[in-house]
Amino acid sequence: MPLHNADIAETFRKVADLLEIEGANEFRVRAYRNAAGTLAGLPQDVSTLIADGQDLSELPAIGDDLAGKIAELVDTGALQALDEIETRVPPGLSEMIRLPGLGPKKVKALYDALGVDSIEALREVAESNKIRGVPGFGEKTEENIRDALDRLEGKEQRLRLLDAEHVATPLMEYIRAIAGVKRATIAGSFRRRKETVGDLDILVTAKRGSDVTKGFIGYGEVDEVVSQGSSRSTIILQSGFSVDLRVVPEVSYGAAMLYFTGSKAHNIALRKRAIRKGWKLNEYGLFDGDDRIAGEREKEVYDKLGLPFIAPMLRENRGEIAAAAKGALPDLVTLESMNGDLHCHTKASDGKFTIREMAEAAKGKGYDYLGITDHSRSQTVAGGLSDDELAAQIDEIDALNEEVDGIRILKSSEVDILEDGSLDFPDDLLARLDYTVCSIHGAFNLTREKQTDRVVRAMDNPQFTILGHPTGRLINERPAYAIDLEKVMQAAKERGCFLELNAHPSRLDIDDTRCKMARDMGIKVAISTDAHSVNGLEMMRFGVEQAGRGWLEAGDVLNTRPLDVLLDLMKRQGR
Ligand code: DGT
Ligand code: CA
Ligand code: CA
Ligand code: ZN
Repeated sequence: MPLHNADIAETFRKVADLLEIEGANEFRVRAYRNAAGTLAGLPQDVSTLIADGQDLSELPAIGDDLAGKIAELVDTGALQALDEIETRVPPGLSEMIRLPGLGPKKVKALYDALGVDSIEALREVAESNKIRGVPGFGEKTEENIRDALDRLEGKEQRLRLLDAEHVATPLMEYIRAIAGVKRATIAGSFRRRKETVGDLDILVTAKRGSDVTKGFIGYGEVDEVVSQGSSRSTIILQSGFSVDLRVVPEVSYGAAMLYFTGSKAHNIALRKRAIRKGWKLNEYGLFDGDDRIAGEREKEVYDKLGLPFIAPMLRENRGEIAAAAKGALPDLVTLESMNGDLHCHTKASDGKFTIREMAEAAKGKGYDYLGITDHSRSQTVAGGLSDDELAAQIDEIDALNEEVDGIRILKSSEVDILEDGSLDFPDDLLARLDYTVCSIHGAFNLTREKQTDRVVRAMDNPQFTILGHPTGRLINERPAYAIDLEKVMQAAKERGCFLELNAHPSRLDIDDTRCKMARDMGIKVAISTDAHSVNGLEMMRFGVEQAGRGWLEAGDVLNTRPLDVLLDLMKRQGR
């Protein structure tokens, strides 16, 4: 069974969970978690890297041991280390630990006291009120567990966009090679570049008489064929991810693309517009009576409806149709317009490369500047720099800028916003930096009011430039902390601060709707990769796409600016 990065990351998380429940050394637990994080952020599928002969131990947070384990998983589909732990700790405990409110200690206590070894078993004891009798648990905890279980039930598993790409790339290669296939494109949320994807919707056109369906259901990763027909089939892959395939006539290709790209809300709004003109719009075309007046290309359909082409990223019925009708669609920011990256880590903290290596890579991407933002002193687990180390790094960068041509290395730091809203380095040291990225890395559980206050207080410090990953969410892993972003944005605007759109596919923080909010409020957004390796710089495209979903133009983005303009924009009074 072919494994993608998401599967391997999931296996590592499971090992970490079980080790933690067992009470293993915390560094070992963290090693697996960090490796899972690295895999989650790799632009290429790890099986491809191995096939290309790449040394996996060069990746951040992956040493020889874990590189070997990844190879073992890719080769054999299994991991001996996991099998061994599972002889000691029931595998179901790993799912339990993911339930909000249930940490490793509580899970262990429930297992020891009641033998609860799975989500199902947990549901049973929760419903028969047995949990409240276990020492350390009460009625309130029991109720919270029941609520968490209810929420779990309604939850569908969606893949992060990057993981969906890892599934889609080899599949599309396979489909394009099926005899008779002419055109093949992915529509749906994948084409709209949504942060997570529920299933893949693939459209193909084919030569008359070719059996595309037979080829499609013969794909090596298929677990189940849900339905098959000459024009429509659905399969479920071994990873549990499902794929819809539709074979459409050439004359309907554009209309089908439009329909299956969605969103549903956008489709409905377009169809209403067609009806107002006395026409009918469906997946086969735009019809005036029985006459197909458009259908082969998307653009024709929009054209007939009196609209310019609307980029798939904007098709969410958030005002794009009205804007299009007025000729007021945003001219979306592009990867080519990005002039630099303002958030990355080096060997000095938890990155894998030197400042020079990161800078050379950024230069290779055509950037004019790269900001170095290693962690600050409180982040001991992430190799945070001490005051002296930051001072030394500042000198090092000054010296490097003398040597390295063609790119300016900016002096910065990812400074922790401490619980009381103060910044994690003294002001006089921060004043020596070109700018700062200030982030929350702990005390996630404050009330919404306190969390908001904390950030606003931090912004009061003139050394504050950009708010890093503003909500702290990790897609599919950790919800955002409670915070009033509108208030935060207002404060940022008043003080001349900026918000980050962290481009990492696990973060995409701030998200598309918040980007639009920032644009509407006139606050510039920094799209930054938070790269921990040279590879990590590749994630910029995900940030740019989400920015596009949030209607951002190049002018709304801080780091599209040339260096001198950027430095000028980031200058705050009192700095
Ligand atoms: P997903 O898969 O949950 O990430 O999101 P989508 O947008 O890919 O949704 P999906 O796969 O259910 O359907 C693909 C597209 O098909 C959807 O974006 C719009 C279109 N579509 C599906 N159901 C309907 C419907 O009932 N009415 C209309 N107008 N369009 C629909
Ligand atoms: Ca879909
Ligand atoms: Ca679908
Ligand atoms: Zn961070």
